[in-house]
Amino acid sequence: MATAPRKGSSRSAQLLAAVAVLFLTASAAGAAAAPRRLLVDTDMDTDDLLALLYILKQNRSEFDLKAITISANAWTDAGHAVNHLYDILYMMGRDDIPVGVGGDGAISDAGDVQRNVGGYLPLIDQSMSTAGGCRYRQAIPLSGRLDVDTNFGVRKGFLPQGSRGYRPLRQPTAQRVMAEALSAGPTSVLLLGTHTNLALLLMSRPHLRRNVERVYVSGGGVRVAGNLFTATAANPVAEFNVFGDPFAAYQVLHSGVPVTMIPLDATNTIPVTEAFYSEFLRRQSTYEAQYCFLSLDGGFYMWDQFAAGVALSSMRHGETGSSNNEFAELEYMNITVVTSNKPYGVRDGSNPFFDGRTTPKFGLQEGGVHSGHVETGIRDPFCLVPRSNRGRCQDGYTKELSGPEAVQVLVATSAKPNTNKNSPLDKEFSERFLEVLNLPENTGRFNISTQFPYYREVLYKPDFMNVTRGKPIIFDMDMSPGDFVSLIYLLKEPRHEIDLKAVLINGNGWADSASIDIVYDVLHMMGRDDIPVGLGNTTALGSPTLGCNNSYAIPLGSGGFVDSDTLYGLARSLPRSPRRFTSENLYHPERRQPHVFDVWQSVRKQLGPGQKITVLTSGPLTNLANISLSDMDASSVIERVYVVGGLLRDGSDEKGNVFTVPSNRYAEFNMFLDPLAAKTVLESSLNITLIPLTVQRKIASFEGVLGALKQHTQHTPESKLVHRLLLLLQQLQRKQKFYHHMDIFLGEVLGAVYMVQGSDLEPSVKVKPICIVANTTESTNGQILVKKSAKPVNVLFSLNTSAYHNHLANSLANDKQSAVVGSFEEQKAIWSRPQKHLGADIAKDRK
Ligand SMILES: *[C@@H]1O[C@H](CO)[C@@H](O)[C@H](O)[C@H]1NC(C)=O
Ligand SMILES: *[C@@H]1O[C@H](CO)[C@@H](O)[C@H](O)[C@H]1NC(C)=O
Ligand SMILES: *[C@@H]1O[C@H](CO)[C@@H](O)[C@H](O)[C@H]1NC(C)=O
Ligand SMILES: *[C@@H]1O[C@H](CO)[C@@H](O)[C@H](O)[C@H]1NC(C)=O
Ligand SMILES: *[C@@H]1O[C@H](CO)[C@@H](O)[C@H](O)[C@H]1NC(C)=O
Ligand SMILES: *[C@@H]1O[C@H](CO)[C@@H](O)[C@H](O)[C@H]1NC(C)=O
Ligand SMILES: *[C@@H]1O[C@H](CO)[C@@H](O)[C@H](O)[C@H]1NC(C)=O
Ligand SMILES: *[C@@H]1O[C@H](CO)[C@@H](O)[C@H](O)[C@H]1NC(C)=O
Ligand SMILES: *[C@@H]1O[C@H](CO)[C@@H](O)[C@H](O)[C@H]1NC(C)=O
Ligand SMILES: *[C@@H]1O[C@H](CO)[C@@H](O)[C@H](O)[C@H]1NC(C)=O
Ligand SMILES: [Ca+2]
Ligand SMILES: [Ca+2]
Repeated sequence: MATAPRKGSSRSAQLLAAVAVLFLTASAAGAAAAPRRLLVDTDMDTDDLLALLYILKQNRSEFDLKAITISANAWTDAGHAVNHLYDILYMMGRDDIPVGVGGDGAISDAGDVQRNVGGYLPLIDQSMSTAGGCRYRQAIPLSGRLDVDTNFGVRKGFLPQGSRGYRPLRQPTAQRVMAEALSAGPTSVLLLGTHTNLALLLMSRPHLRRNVERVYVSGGGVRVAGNLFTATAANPVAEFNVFGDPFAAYQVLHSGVPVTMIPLDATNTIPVTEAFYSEFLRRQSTYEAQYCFLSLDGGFYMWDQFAAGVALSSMRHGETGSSNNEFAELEYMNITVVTSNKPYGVRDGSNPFFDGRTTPKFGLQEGGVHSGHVETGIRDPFCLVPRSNRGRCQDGYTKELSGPEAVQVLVATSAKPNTNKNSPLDKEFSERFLEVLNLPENTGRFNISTQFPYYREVLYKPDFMNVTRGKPIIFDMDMSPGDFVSLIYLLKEPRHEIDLKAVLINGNGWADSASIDIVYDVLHMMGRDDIPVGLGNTTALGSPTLGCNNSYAIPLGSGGFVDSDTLYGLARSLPRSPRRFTSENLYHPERRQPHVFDVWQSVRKQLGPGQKITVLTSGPLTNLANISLSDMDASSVIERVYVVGGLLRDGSDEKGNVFTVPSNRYAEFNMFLDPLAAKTVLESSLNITLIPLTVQRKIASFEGVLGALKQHTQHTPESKLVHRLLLLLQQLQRKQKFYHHMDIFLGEVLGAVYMVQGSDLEPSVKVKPICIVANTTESTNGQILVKKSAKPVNVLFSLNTSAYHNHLANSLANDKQSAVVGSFEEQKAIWSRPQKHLGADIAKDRK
C-alpha cells in the first residue's frame, strides 16, 4: 500500500532536506568531491535531446549520468523513444548508461502499486493493464507524436545504430532502472517529462526517497499562462509536462524531497531566436552539435535544455538562489499542483480516485484537494466557459498558494542575460550551450554516414523490362506483426502474377504511425524501393483528430504498441532504407510523407484501360473508407476487396478478440478500432470477401507454420526473419500472460495467402448478408450481425490448413525474388568495403 500524500506531512522531511542541501553545498565546493550522480527521466522530445547531449558533454568527474528512464505517456511512444535514446548513447560512446522504459506492473483497485508499473498512463487512470484512455495525453496532437518519434525524419538519416535496442521481456523497466540508480547512492533527479515514473517509484519504494538529493523539474508555469495550445479552451493555465499527470506531479512536489522548478516563467524568456539559430548554423564542430541543429526545426523555446543548464549550474554553485546560478534568476515560492477542480467532494463521475468507491483510493481525503472534478478531456464541458476560449479547469496548474497546502519550491523566473557583451546571443545559457556542445571532450564518435568508409544510400528497384506485370494489388496494413509477414509474402509472389502497386498504412491500428519506417525498411530489404507507401489518418472515421477512439483498447505495453513499434525488437535487424518518414519540410516539400489518398490517386492514374485493382486490408478500414468517401468512383476501379477481420454472430457463441474491453464479447479488433469505417466500406458497392476470425483461428497454429518452415533445408533472409518473428511470438505467448493474444497476429496472414492462392487452398466460401454495429457503445461497436436485408458479402469459412502452411513456407523459402540486402549486419558489411558495380545487387535479385 502506497503512502498517501497528506497535508503537512512533508514538514519534517523538508527540514531534513534543507540540512542535506547545506551539507551538499559545502561539499560541492571541495576540490576532491565525488562526481554528482544524475538520473534523468525524459520524454525524448526535441528539447530533451538537446538537454541530454548537454549533460553528456559535461566533465564526468563532475557530473556522472548514471541512468536514463523514459517517460512514456507524453510526446513520444515508448518503442520509438527508447531506440532513439539507445542510438544517441551509442553515438556518444555511452552504452554503459542503463536505460529504462515501460513495464507491465499495475495499480490495483485497492491502491497497491506493484513494482514495474510502466508509466504509460497517468496515475489516475492506471489500473491493471497498460491499455487505457488519453484523458490528458489527447492534448498532444498525434502528428506531433509522429514528428517526435521520428525526430522529423532526421533521426534515421543521422544517428548510428549500436547493438542495444528494445527487446520484449529483456528491456529493463523504468522503475527498475530508477530504483537501481537511487539505491546506489544519493542522486539528483532531472524530470524532463511527466512525473509519472518518479511518483510511482516514491509510492512503491518510499525508502528510496532519502537518496533523492533534489528533483529538478522542467515544466510547470506559475505566474504566466499555460502552454496547452490544443486545449486552452478548457484549461488556460497548465503546462504540458505537469498536465500529462497532475497527480504524479503533486506526489513529487509534496514528497518532501527538495525541488527546483524551471517553469514556463523562465523558459518563456529564452526562445530560440534568429540570432541563436544563425550562430548555431555556424558552430557545429561535433556530431552532437550537428544532430541538435538538425533537430532544432521543431523547437520554439529552450525548455529542457535550459532546465538542464540551470540544474547543473545549481549543483555546481549551490542552491542558495539567484546569486549563484549562472543561467537563471531563482526565488522561493510556495506552490502546489492542482489535481482537481472545485467544488471538492462532488462525485460527478470524472474522478476515479473517488467515484464509485466507499473509501477513496490511496487513502485520499474525502473533500480534499484531490476530490473535485478532474478534467476528462480537452473538450470536457465542465471546463468550457460559454463564449470564451479560456476555460476554467486548472488541472496541472503549478499554483502559488499561502498556507499549509503549499510546498516551498525554488523556482527559476527568468534567464540571465549574456555576460559576453560582444556576442550576438542575448542569454548566458545560449552562449554556453553552443560552447559546450562544440567542446572536443566527450564527443560523439561518428554519425551513420561517417561510421562506415563506404556508406551510401542506394535505392533498389527491380527491372520491369520484359516483365508483364500481374494483377495490381494494394495492401492496406496497420503494422501488426502478421502484416509484415503478409507484406513479405506478397513481395515474394512472381511479379508477373502479383503486382504490388502500393502499401497503405493505417495510423490508428496496432502500431504508431512512426513505425512506417519499418515498412520502408522491409521494402528496401526486398529490393522494392519503387513501391509507394501512403500514411493514413491517425484516428477513426468521424473521431476527433485529438483523441484515442478506439485505439485505447490496444495495450501500450507488452503485446501492444511498445512491441509493434519495434517489431518485437526485430526492426533493428532490417537494413536501413534511404526512404523514411519525413515531416513537412520547408526546404524539401517533395520529401514529405504522402497521404494514403495521394498514393491512391497516383496508382489509379497508372492503370491501363479496363484494368482494375484488388485491395487487401489487414487493419481497421479507415483508409479504405477515406478512399471510398473521397473518390466516389473508386469502386469502379476496385475489382475486389479482401477484408481481414470481423466475427460473424451467426448462431454460435464464439467470442471476439477485443480482450481489453471485456464488455464487448463479439467484436474483432479491426472492426472495433473503426466501426464507422467498417460500416462505410461494407455498405458500399465494393465487392467484398471477408476473412473473419473464425477461419483465421483455424489456421493460426504456430507449430503449423514453424513446422512447415522447418521442412526446408534452404532458407532465405526473409524466411529466417519470419521464422524468428513467429518463434518469438510463440515463446512470448507461452511465457507471459501479457502476450496471450499473439495468435491473432498469426491468423491475419491468411488474408494475403488466400487472396493469392484462392482455390488452391480448397476454400469453402459462403455468401452472407451482414451489417456492422457502429455508432453505439463500446460494448457492441464493431460486432457483425447477419441480417437478411443486409448487403451480401463473401465469407471464407474454411480451407485446407496444411496446404496453407505449406504454401506460405514454400513461398518464403523460395530463393526467387529474395532479399537484396538481408539484414542490417549485411548492410554494414557492404558499407565497410569498396562498392562493387552498382548493378551487382540487382543482378543477384534477377537470377
Ligand atoms: C574534469 O575534471 C577533473 C577534476 O576536476 C579534471 O582533473 C579534468 O582535467 C577535467 N577534464 C576536463 C576535460 O576538463
Ligand atoms: C555526418 O557527419 C559528416 C561529417 O561531419 C557530415 O558531413 C554529414 O553531413 C553528416 N551526416 C548527416 C546525415 O548529416
Ligand atoms: C512559504 O512557506 C514557508 C513554510 O513552508 C513559510 O515559512 C513562508 O512564510 C511561506 N511564504 C509565503 C510567502 O507564504
Ligand atoms: C528484353 O527482351 C529483348 C527481346 O527478347 C531482349 O533482347 C532484351 O535483352 C531483354 N531485356 C532484358 C532486360 O531482359
Ligand atoms: C482524415 O483527417 C482529416 C483531417 O486531418 C479529416 O478531415 C478527415 O475527415 C479524416 N478522414 C477520415 C476518413 O477519417
Ligand atoms: C470517444 O470515446 C469516448 C469514450 O468512450 C466517448 O465518450 C466519445 O463520444 C467518443 N467520441 C467519438 C467521436 O466517437
Ligand atoms: C481523406 O484523407 C485526406 C487526408 O487527410 C483528407 O483530406 C480527406 O478529407 C479525407 N477524406 C474524407 C472523406 O474523410
Ligand atoms: C466479386 O468478384 C468475384 C471475383 O472477381 C466475382 O466472381 C463475383 O461475381 C463478384 N461479385 C459481385 C457481386 O460482383
Ligand atoms: C453517428 O452518430 C452521430 C450522432 O448521433 C450522427 O450525427 C451520425 O450521423 C451517425 N453516423 C452514422 C454513420 O450513423
Ligand atoms: C490438404 O492439402 C494437402 C496438400 O498440402 C493434401 O495432401 C491433403 O490431402 C489435403 N487435405 C484435404 C482434406 O484435402
Ligand atoms: Ca521533455
Ligand atoms: Ca493487422
